[in-house]
Amino acid sequence: MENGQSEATLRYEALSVDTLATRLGDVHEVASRVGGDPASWEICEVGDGNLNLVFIVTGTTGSVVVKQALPYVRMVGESWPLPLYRAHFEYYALVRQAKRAPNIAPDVFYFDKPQALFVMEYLYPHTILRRKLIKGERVARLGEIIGQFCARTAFRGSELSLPSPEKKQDVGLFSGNVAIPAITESLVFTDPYYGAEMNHHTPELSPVVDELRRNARLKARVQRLLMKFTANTETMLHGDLHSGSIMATDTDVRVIDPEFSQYGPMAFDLGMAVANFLMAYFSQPAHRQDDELEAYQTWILDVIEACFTSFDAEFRHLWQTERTGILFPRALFEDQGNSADDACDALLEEIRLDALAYCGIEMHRRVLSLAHNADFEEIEDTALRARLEARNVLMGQALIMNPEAVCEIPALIELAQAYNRQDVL
Ligand code: SR1
Ligand code: MG
Repeated sequence: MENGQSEATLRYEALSVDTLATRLGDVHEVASRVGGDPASWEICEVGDGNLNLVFIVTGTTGSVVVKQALPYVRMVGESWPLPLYRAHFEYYALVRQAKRAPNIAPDVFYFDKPQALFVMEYLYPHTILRRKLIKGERVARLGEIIGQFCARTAFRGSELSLPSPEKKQDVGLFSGNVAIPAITESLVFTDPYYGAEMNHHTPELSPVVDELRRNARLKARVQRLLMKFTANTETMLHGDLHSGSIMATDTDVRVIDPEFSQYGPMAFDLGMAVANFLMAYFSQPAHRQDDELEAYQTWILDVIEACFTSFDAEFRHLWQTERTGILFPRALFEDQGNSADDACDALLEEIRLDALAYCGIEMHRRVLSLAHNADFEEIEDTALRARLEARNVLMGQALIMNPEAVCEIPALIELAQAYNRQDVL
C-alpha cells in the first residue's frame, strides 16, 4: 500500500501562507528539516504553474517545498474543477521516478493524502530551465541527463524490465487518474487543430494557423498518434516534460512536477523534451543579440543531439543489463544463440519516429492551444513573435507528417536550421 494518512483525517483545506505553519508545524518530517519555531518560518507561495499551490518554507536549519493540489485548474479558476486525487498520482510518480532514475526527481519527505499535499526537497540554487534558456545560460550535460532520464524511466517502467503483474497492477492504479490524461488529450492533441474555446494565438500568425487547420492529412495523423497515446500503456510517463518541469544549476539537472504522469508510449517524454528545446531554439532571435545568437542556438542544437544520443545509449545499456521482463526475453534470443541487438535497433527507431511526431504536436500546442510558453509569449513585438512561431509551427508540421525524413539526428538538426532561416511571414 502507498504511504499516506487514512481518509478519516481532517477534511481537505487549501493551505495559505498564513495557515501553513500551524497546519504543518507539528509534522516531524517537516519541522525537523525546517527547524526553529514554526511561528517564525518564512513562507512564500511560489506556484507559477498552471494547476497547484507551491510554497517554499524556510526555518533555522533548512527549507522544504510544499505542494498542494487545488480542486480546480489554477490558471483558469473554479469554473474548471479538477479532482484533488491527482496529487496522489504525482506523489506515486515521484516515488517511482526516484527508483528508476535516481537523483533526478526531488526527494519526497511527507505525503498527506486527504490534504492532497506532499513535502519535498527544496532545490537550491537551481532555477527553472526555461528561464535559463530565455536568458541564454548554458547547463553542462543537459541533453545527456534528460536523454538518460527518459531512457531510464521508459525502460524501467515497462515490461522490458518490471515483473508483469507489478506493472499491470500499476497501470490499474494509474487508470484511476482520469482527469489528467483528459487534459493532455484535448489541450495537446486536439485543440491546436481547430478553433477550440480556450485557444489563443498571436494575431499575425493567423495565416499559418488557418492553413494548418485546413490540413486534413495532418489532423488525421495527429489523431492516429492520439489513438496510440490513449491505448498504449508501455511505461509510466512524466507526461509534461517541458523546460518548466526541469530545474538546473550550471552543472546539475533535476526533473520536477510529474503532475501529468500516466501510462503511455515510451516515446512521449523524449518528444516533449526535444520540442521544448526546439521552441527555445526558434525563439532565440528575440532574446539574444546578434553577436551571441548563433553560438547559443548551436548550443541548443547540441543539447537536442545529446538528448537523442544519450537516450539511445542508455536504452541499449539497459537492454543488455536489465532486460528481465516478459518482453524480448533472453530465453528467445541470447539463450538460443541469437543476438537481440537488431530487435533493440528496430525498437529504438520506432521510438525515435514516434518521439519526433509527438515533438511536432507539442510544438503546435504551445503556440496554438491554452497553455503557451514564455519563450514565445514574452516576445513583446507580436510581428516578430509570429515570424518565429511560424518557423516553429511549420517544422512541427514536417515532424508530424514525415518523421522518417529526419530519423537520423543530423538531418533533424539541418531541418531546424533550415526553418530558422525561413521567413514565411
Ligand atoms: C490546464 S493545464 C495546462 C497545461 O499546463 C501543464 O503544464 C500541462 O502542460 C497542461 O497541458
Ligand atoms: Mg507542471
